[in-house]
Amino acid sequence: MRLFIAICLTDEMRAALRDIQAQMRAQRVSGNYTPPENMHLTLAFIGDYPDPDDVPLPAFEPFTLSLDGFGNFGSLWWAGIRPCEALRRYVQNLRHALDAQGIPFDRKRFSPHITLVRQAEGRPAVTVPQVEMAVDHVSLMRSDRGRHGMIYTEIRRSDD
Ligand code: 2AM
Repeated sequence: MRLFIAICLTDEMRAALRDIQAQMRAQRVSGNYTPPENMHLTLAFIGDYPDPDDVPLPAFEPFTLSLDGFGNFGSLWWAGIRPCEALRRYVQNLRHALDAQGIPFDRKRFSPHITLVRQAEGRPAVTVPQVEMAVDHVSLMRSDRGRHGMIYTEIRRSDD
């Protein structure tokens, strides 16, 4: 099972991200646009792992995320999150908990982003709407390749 841990986004946050995608489409940026139901903020990517019951999801004090910034890793374009100490600390705790449980994960430096378009052609310039959301749980997600793209399914929440 291909697993990752993520923050699922509110409808309001997804609407703001769709607005950015619309700006990109209006600038004729071609590519593989993330469907709104697939938008999320990944906190840890585990990858193939057989038993989701082993995966720790530490609890935390709720905090607020703000959308901020827009950029790219090569041809992948993303919306960013305003630097947030509570988020940074949570990801650090989560990584320690995964290590303590012996669960492997991608150890790249945490660079919070929400993927909007993959394999994009063009260099868009957009205005990022100001939107915030409260975060009171995180989700263990599984990723499956569907006939028409990736399918992400929530398996468990930190507040279950
Ligand atoms: P991405 O959007 O930048 O590709 C499911 O694949 C989620 O896990 C995506 O949000 C993806 O980020 C993220 N992810 C992080 N590290 C990954 C990796 N090494 N391989 C695949 N996905 C990864």
